[in-house]
Amino acid sequence: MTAEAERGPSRGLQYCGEGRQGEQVGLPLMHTSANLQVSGEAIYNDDIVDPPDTLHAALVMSEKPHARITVDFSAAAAAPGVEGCFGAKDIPAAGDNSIGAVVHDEEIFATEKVTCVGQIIGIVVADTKAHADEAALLVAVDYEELPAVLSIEDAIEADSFFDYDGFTGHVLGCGDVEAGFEQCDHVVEGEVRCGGQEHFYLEPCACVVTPGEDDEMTTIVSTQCPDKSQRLIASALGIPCSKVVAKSKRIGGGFGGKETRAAFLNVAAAVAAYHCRRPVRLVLDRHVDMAITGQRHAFLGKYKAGCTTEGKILALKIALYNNAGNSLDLSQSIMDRALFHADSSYKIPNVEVTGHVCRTNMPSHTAFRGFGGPQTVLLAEMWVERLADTAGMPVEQFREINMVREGDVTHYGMQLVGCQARACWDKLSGNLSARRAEADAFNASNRWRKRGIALTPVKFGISFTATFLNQAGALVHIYRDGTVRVAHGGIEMGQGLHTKMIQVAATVLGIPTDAVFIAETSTDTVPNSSPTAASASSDLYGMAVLLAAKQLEERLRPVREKLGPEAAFREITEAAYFQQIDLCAHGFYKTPDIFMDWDAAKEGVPQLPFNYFCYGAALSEVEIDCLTGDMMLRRADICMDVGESLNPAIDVGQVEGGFIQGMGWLTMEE
Ligand code: QUE
Repeated sequence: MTAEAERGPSRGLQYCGEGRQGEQVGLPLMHTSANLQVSGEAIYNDDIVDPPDTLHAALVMSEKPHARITVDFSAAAAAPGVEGCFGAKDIPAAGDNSIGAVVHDEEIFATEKVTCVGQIIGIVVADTKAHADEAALLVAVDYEELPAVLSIEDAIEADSFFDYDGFTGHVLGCGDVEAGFEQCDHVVEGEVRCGGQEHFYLEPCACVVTPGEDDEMTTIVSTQCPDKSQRLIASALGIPCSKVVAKSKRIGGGFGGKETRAAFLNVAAAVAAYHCRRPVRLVLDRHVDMAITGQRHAFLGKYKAGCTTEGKILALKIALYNNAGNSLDLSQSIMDRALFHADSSYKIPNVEVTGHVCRTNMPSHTAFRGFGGPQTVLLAEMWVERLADTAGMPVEQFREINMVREGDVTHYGMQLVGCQARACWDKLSGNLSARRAEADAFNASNRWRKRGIALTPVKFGISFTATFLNQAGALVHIYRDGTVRVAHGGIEMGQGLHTKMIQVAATVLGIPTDAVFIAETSTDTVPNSSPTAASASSDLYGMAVLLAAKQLEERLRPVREKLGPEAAFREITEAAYFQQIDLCAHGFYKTPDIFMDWDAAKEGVPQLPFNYFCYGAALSEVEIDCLTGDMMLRRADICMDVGESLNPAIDVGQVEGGFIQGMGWLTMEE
């Protein structure tokens, strides 16, 4: 029987909690736009019917990783259908060609130099997309090539790191590593590399920018952070944020890839719209999106780790490097999260981890699900495996000996409260030895097909580590007919955020979920929103919606009490309207107590960067064909503690999706 036939169709079983009696929150409610999405009726940016007079845009992009350039738009400008070609010279006098996610170290349109392939040099707009695409190819760019730094190794060799404002890299640590190594019976040293990963969201980056009267600009944009589009368009054009609106109904996946990079495209389109006084649509073709919008960071880790003969880890020293590409973007925050996760799920008394952000001539790499965490967790599991081998111990036993427990303190001084690491592990470890014996027997009787089993833990800190980002707003309207419209600052990208927010509002107001609607996310309903990222949005926006809905519930309570328990919600809201009660409320939440100060951390002062941790474990069994390299995941068992789930059906899907996406990173990407 072939492996395929033996395998049969893939199957899954999901177990999750049942929620609380009588509450909408905690129920496995179906994703509210699931039916629209599977039937193709859900509206994405590229489905929006063009406003009248819409122009279509194509980007002019660098074809060299590092070069001095001169640009001549004249042939493109004369091409059929072309309405305009724009570059750095077209940034309005009050505006600014410099741009960036955190520091403005990029240009909207390259001026004298390009520093990566795909860097935006200009934008061409025409009556059709085909005309724009054809004309963009006619823009004459002359390159005088310069040496390019592409890999992390190149960057180390060339001493090419991001050091801004005198900054020389973040460090975290505890104890005394050198003294720790002296007490070790076994020490291993080595390097681990991992490559990048393309986000491959279902919907490529897309935006439509529509100018209004007197400098008003409205953009519909496929982004995880409309706030960034709003602020960067305002800065580029030299107009106030109050005249720029950025919005999105939903996006077709983001995975971090639309957290910052979407805004750069959006700004280029906005410059064209500003000059043409007509709507401009920019929708990237897949190959362009893949080439220019950045990926997961490749990492290199140089480690030294040691343990006792009993297998107790005593010391760990790591130098981490990531390939940031040609601008800083979020690479420092990604390195920070990597530093925080260098301990994986283990208690290590003496630690020193340093992070170096490499400047290379690659498109700027950016956020990607896990945000530096997976890269160092991979590194950790590699040195853990080597150390266990050296100590002559099964790796699972080694992992168990060293796994964090309730009350343990991390290498940055944060105490673990409600630690579920061992609970998740114990759920899966029971039949490991029987399963391994089966795999060993299979391997003994098969020469070219081999099976392997691994049980690995995960611990992930929840919060933006840039503490100020942990804030969220929501706006709840109740209409006279007893229906509720919620706006909050988070983006729906298929992850089910809106569904969960509907459940929160319905629970607080004591109404069915179908009485609550979330239309879109927009900077004109909730301002200054952080990106929808960092595994924090359900918590942050959930609290903001809760706080807004609670105010309304309190205002309605006297009316409800007067009308009695039989009164329908619409009777209550109608009565409240005639009593001139305000049926609109704003909620605002910030995560309490957390803080992170890198200078203090360097001195060993305890930090509290995360609100809490999520814990989990996975037991995976794989089979490889040693001749062809064909690989099959035979079975994976995952246990994930997500706290009190707002919606277990959605959360279990997130867990499965995260696992599969991580598997793609480690088995099929670069
Ligand atoms: C996950 C994270 C962070 C994140 C995005 C993630 C994070 C963080 C930032 C960040 C920092 C500064 C910014 C910004 C985002 O993004 O910890 O826009 O200006 O600090 O997906 O953990």
